[in-house]
Amino acid sequence: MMQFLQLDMMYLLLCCRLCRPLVLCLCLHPLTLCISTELTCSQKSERKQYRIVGGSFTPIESQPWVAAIFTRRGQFLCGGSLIAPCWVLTAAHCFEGYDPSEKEFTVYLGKSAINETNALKEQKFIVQKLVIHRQYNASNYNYDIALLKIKNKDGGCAVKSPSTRTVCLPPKDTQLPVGYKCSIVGYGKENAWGFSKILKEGQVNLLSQSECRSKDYYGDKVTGNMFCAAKPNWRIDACKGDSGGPLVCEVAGRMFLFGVVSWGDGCAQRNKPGVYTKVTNFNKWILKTLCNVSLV
Ligand SMILES: *[C@@H]1O[C@H](CO)[C@@H](O)[C@H](O)[C@H]1NC(C)=O
Ligand SMILES: *[C@@H]1O[C@H](CO)[C@@H](O)[C@H](O)[C@H]1NC(C)=O
Ligand SMILES: CC(=O)N[C@H]1CO[C@H](CO)[C@@H](O)[C@@H]1O
Repeated sequence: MMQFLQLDMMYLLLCCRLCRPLVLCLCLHPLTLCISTELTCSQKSERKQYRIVGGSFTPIESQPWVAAIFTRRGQFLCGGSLIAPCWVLTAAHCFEGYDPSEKEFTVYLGKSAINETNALKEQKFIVQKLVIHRQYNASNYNYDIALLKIKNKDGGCAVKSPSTRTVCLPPKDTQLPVGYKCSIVGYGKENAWGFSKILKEGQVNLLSQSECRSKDYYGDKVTGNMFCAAKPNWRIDACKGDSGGPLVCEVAGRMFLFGVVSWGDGCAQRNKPGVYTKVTNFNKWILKTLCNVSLV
């Protein structure tokens, strides 16, 4: 595990050159190193849980990087993850049918339920910039990744609190072993009939690319920018409404964002695992976007 936690020197150097002022942060990820001023990524708070079918209700304090994205008309659109104080990572497919230049969205951090407001815990933002990956393909969900730059009404970004914190990004090309247990979090559907409305968390295991690309599963619909995860009994899965939300894995006591909920065939169906955007393929894209620079 030590190797996993080593800084990715190339990115660190680029980041130091490009992002100013350089502010040190305890997070081991270089992106956060240069961008974060006050958030300490991925430190977990208490872990109370309330078990229900297909996952557990979870307080926002145990997944404080979870963001809830709403349309201007107040409809819940997608989940997301806070990766730096001003930036939420989510899925590109969330914005299909919207004009990206309009940025007509509201983002909440610290929200435990999408139908309730808790002024003490929540932080509310508008979207200053919406960056959808240029290669996003709506017909096969390849490159299903987008970044939102958020600001509050005073022009500020997220402030660290027990209910709001950044998640760490894993160093590029990091691979966890097949079967590794990770968590998915979202406000999405619990079943075919309704949204959960309350934040839920479930555990899934990482599948190998070859298993997921087998004929019984998804074949070549799964590209190199995707990976699959599922519960061996197929009981827990991400579902409609969880889109854009995080798949996080704990490594050496820290939570790392490995996946963005992207697509799946139905929910919790046998041999149809959830498919996630592989965040480790996009370190450079994230860096470019956050630092607003072009790198070769
Ligand atoms: C929010 O939704 C949950 C789950 O459907 C429900 O239990 C709760 O009462 C709702 N809260 C409000 C304020 O409507
Ligand atoms: C998008 O995906 C479809 C289906 O796999 C493929 O046929 C098409 O060539 C892709 N488009 C681009 C621009 O890559
Ligand atoms: C490379 C890149 O993303 N450049 C952007 C930096 O920000 C300006 C202003 O918002 C954009 O016009 C550039 O495209």
